[in-house]
Amino acid sequence: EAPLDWWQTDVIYQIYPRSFKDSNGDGIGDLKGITEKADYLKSLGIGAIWISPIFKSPMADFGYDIADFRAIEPIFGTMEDFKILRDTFHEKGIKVILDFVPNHSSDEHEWFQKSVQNIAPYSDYYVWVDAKYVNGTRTPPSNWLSYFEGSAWTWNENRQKYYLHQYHPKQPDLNYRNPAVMKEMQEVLRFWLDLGVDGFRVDTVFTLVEDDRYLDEPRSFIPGLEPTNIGYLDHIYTKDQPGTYDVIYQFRAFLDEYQKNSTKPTTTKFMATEAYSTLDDTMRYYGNATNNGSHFPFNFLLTTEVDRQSEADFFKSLIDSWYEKMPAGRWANWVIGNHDRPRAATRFGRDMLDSVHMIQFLLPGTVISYMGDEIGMQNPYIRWSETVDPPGINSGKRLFLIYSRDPQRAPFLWDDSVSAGFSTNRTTWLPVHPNYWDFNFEKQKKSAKSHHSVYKRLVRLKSVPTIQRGSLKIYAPSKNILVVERFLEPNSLFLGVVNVGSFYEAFDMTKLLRVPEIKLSVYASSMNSEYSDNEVVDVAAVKLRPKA
Ligand code: TEU
Ligand code: CA
Repeated sequence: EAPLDWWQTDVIYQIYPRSFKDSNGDGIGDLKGITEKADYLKSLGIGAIWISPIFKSPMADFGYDIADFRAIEPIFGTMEDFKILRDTFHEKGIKVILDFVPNHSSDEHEWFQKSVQNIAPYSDYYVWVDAKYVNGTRTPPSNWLSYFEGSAWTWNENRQKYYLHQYHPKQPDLNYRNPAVMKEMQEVLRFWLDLGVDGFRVDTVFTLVEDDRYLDEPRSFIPGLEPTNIGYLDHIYTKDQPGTYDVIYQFRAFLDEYQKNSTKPTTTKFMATEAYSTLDDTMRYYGNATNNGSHFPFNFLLTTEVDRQSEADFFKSLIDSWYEKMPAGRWANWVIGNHDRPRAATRFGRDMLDSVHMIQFLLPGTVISYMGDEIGMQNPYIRWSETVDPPGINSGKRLFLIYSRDPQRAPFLWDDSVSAGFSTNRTTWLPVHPNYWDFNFEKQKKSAKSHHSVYKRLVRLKSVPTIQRGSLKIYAPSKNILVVERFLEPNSLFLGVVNVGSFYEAFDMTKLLRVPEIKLSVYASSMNSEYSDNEVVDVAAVKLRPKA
C-alpha cells in the first residue's frame, strides 16, 4: 500500500480571516492576527490551514468578490505580511491552503471594467447575452436566479447586453467557453504556487459553466418560497453542467504539471472543490478513468443533511452512501461546518457536538474543521440592523434569520476580555457573541472534558494507523445508538459508540468485540460522558448519556 499523503492524514482547519484575530484594532481580523495565533493552531495539532479569500476586494461578499487575484486586500495586510504568515506556518510544519475563486471576479476587476468597454481581449471574459423582448419590453435572457436573491442577470447600458452573475451583481461570472479565461486563471494558480502555497480550496465549482441556450429553468417542487429565492427553480441549466467538470480537470492537470516540473522537491499541490450538489454529481468532481478532478470534493452530508433530530439508522445510511458512491481508489473527507452554514454546535446542540466530532474523526477520510467549532462556538443572534451579509439583507426583514450567514461568521471567542480577545476595539465588524465572558477558549483550555480538549485528543487519534486505514463498519442497533467500528488486522479495533437520542441508554457491546482479549479504554471522554479516561467499563452495559 502506498503511504498516505499529507492531505489524507492532516486535519485541515478553515480560517475566516475577518473573524479570527484582529491585530490592529480596526475590528476586522487580518493576516498578522492569524500569524499571532500560529502557536494556538500548532498546539491543536492541525496540519493545514485553509484561509478564506484574502485578496483585494470591495467586500460586497466579504472577499469572495475579488478585484485583483494577485494582490492582498489592505484590510488584511500586505504581501509582506502574507510571506511572514507562510513562513511562520511552514516552519511549524503546517501547510497553507488558499481559497481560489474561479467562477467570478468583482465587477471592479480590471477585466470586467475592460469587458464593459468592449476592449479586446476582455470582451468575452464574462457571460454577456442579448436581452429578450416580450411585448416590446426588455427582459433578461432567462428566468435564472442568483444565490443572493432575484435575477441572475443585470443589464449593462454600455454593452447593451445582460451579464450573468450566479451570486451578487458585483460578482460577474467568468466565461469558461473562452480559453483565454482558463489560461488567465491558471496563471493565477501559478502566481500563488510560486509564492509557496500548498493548495487551494476551489469556490463554487458547480456554477462554473452554464448551458448557453439560456432556456428558462422549471419550477422546483419546494413549496412556499418567494419567486426571487434561488430554491424556487430547479437548476438544470446552471448547475453541474458537463463543461464544469472539464474546467476542474484542467485546473488539476495544471497543479500536477506544476509539481512535476518543479525543480525543487515539493509536496503535493492539493485542491478540494466546493459544490452543494447531488451525491452523484458531487462524485464526478473526483474525476474519471481519464482525468483526475479534485483530490476530493467536500463532503457536506454531515453539514446539510443531519441535525440533533436525526436517528441512528439515518446517520448510518447517510455515511455509508458516501463510501458506496465514491469512485474506487479515491479518498473521503468529512465536513461539519463552514462560514456559509449555521454552526455545528447550533445545529446539533453543544451537548451533542463532541459526539459529532467523534463520528467525524473516526470515519475514514480527511477532517476539515471550521474555526471555532473546536470550542463549540454557537451562532449568536444578530439583529436585522446589524446584518451585513447580502443574502440576509436581500431576503428582507422577515426572512433574514434564515438566509443571513453573519451569525456563523461572528468573531472567535478567545477569552473574557474586551471583544472576547478578538480585537482591542469594542466595535467589531460583526458583534461578538454576548456569552463570551463565560464561554471562550481560555475557559476551556484547562478542563480535560471541554470541547477543546476532546477536539485536541481527536486530532491526535487521527494519526493512529487503524483510524487512517482500518476498515469501516457502521451499526445502528437501535434508533438512538450509532456505532462506528474501525478495524485493522490483526487485532486493532476502535469502536465509537454514540447515543443520538434523548434518553439514557445502557448498551451491550459484547457482540461487537470480536477480538477476544481487548484492553478497553475510553479514549475520548466528552464533557457529558459517564466515563473518565482509562476507566474500566462493563462491556455488557455501557452507560450512554443522551446526545453523548
Ligand atoms: O459558496 C457557494 C455556495 O454554494 C453557497 O452555499 C452559498 O454561499 C449560499 O448558498 C449563499 O447563501 C461559496 C462561498 O463559500 C460563499 O461564501 C460565497 O458567497 C459564494 O461561494 C460566492 O463566492
Ligand atoms: Ca459560472
